[in-house]
Amino acid sequence: MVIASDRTHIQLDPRQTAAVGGGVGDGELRLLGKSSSPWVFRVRVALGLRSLSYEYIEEDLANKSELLLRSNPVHKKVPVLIHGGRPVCESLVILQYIDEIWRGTGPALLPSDPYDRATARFWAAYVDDKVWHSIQELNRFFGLSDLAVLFHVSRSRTDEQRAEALQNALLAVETLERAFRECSKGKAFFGGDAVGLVDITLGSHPIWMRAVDQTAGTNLLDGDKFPGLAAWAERFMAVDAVNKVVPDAGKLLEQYRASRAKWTTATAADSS
Ligand SMILES: N[C@@H](CCC(=O)N[C@@H](CS)C(=O)NCC(=O)O)C(=O)O
Repeated sequence: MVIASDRTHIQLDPRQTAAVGGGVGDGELRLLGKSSSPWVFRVRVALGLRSLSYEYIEEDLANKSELLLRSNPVHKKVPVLIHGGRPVCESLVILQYIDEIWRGTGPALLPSDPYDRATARFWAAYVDDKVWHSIQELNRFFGLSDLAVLFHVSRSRTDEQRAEALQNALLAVETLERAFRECSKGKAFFGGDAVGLVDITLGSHPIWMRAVDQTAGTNLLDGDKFPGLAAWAERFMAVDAVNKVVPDAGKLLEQYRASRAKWTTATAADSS
């Protein structure tokens, strides 16, 4: 079991010491997280891209620390970035905070043009609303989470309802494929030549999508159907700041397979 006092110090790149010293970026940085969390992953990528030094504190979400409850009294969730004693909550808010405070210490996460900035924020919100929701539906309807096993309603879904959930997820991915073409303008990332807000926001999804594909036999990350996104996922995962903190895909696949096996057994028992 992971315990709340599990702390890691992530070292500062010496080149950044001068850049963040003596200014608004000063102050101790602590991140309350959970290693398997896609939202925490986002923040760790952004901190890594800026080569910022921080203390990482792994939370036990079944037994939340006083520090977490005090720092995020509204949602009581991770990630929370504590900068100079002041907490910032919600992953997208934290990403934009990092971008504003440590401006100039690495490529900007948001474009300088206000229209491009609005577009990036729009797609980041789309990922959190639509894409995340459709993956959750797949998890429930295809027995990839323990909730699907527990809740009889998910097991009793018909094949038509399952097909509809998959169709909705595929439509969301198709929309992203188009968004990638528009935002990247032929470059490597949604953010252009460098990783930006949309890349990081979406970046936590490929390993989950791949695990869904491998367990449920779906084709969310189909290179033939979605060539732009599939190639983007490869490039994003190869970025140093990303692959250093990416959650263990093997472990995730194991969890999905275990839930799917329990779900298949329970579903068979229901129909006998
Ligand atoms: N919208 C939030 C979502 C954060 C979230 O759901 N965190 C989960 C971990 S993956 C959590 O802390 N769950 C604890 C709980 O729900 O009590 C964000 O973007 O930061």
